[in-house]
Amino acid sequence: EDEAFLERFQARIDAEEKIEPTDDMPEGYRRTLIRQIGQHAHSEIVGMLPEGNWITRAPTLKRKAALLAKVQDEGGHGLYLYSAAETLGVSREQMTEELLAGKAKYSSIFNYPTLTWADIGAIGWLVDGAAIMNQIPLCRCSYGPYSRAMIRVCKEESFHQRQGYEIMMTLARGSSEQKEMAQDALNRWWWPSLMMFGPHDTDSVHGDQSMRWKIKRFSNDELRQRFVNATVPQAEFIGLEIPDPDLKWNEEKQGYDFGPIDWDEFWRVVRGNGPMNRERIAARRKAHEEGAWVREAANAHAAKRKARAEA
Ligand code: FAQ
Repeated sequence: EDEAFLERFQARIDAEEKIEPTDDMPEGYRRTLIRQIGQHAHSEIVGMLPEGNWITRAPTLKRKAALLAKVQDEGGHGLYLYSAAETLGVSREQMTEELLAGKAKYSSIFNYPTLTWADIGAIGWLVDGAAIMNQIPLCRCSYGPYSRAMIRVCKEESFHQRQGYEIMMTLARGSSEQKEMAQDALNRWWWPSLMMFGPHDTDSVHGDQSMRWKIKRFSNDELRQRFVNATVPQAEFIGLEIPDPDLKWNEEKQGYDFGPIDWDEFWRVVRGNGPMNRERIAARRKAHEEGAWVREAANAHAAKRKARAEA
């Protein structure tokens, strides 16, 4: 790739032009997008598992209907995102294979267990809350198909966040056992939610280049700070306590200071040794094997239609 081409490409980015699938693009730009969109798609699909665990045990019919819809939305987001990644020349089969082989990354957050019903509230509130904070700027990502997919995804995530917060609010205003359950879920999900934003900027290998290409619009630490600032008052409002003794309003920066993140835990989980990594991949493999007949039937049906159309 010659300098002149890279400069022309950067000028398009700087002019806020969208890059479309048939446009020329630097190989690094394509690879970065395949990596990020692929990981994002896998996160949505694996992200169905922790909450799916509670569909049969939702406390009321209404809660069950909302949770079912939310988990289906996540499946839809995954498919959208696989399609967006396919526009860059990678196949869905290839991405699926990498996930099932344990080679592809997906968000660290989905490797934690959902122990009580309150975890469903905490996931909606915190995990979808963090996802929105990260994904609203992706609606302005320089790559057209990804940015367009993010618009609908963000609308749905915003409903997810509200239903989660409402579960937490209901529990926090319930019996003392229910309030304790909500607090316990917050205690377990708080730090992993902060880790969703990725390593500190100083350790973010892709951050600077992705910002120059306007794939990312804000750094990992900037978005993490925004999330903390938005979420602390929400916890206070429902009378729950953020599990961080160092959390303190900083008047000067107009934001909260917060305690150190356990990066050893983060990397352990990212590298496959979190509490639920093995179970998650095993569940995806089982679902893939059990769905083989559907793929075969769909292919057979498509082949028959094609033969009929040609006859
Ligand atoms: N987990 O250089 P950076 C959802 C990896 S929301 C695992 O900073 P980058 C919705 C990173 O891949 C969750 N790995 O990387 C939902 C890289 O490794 P690599 C999904 C992580 O890309 C809600 C290395 O560390 N959202 O699913 C994590 O510039 C509820 C160095 O990091 C997205 O994927 C992590 N937390 O910034 C579903 C959003 N963080 O590839 C169900 C799109 C970092 O070199 C229920 N992605 N790594 O091997 C992004 O915005 C970015 O990719 C970041 C990371 C911000 C995640």
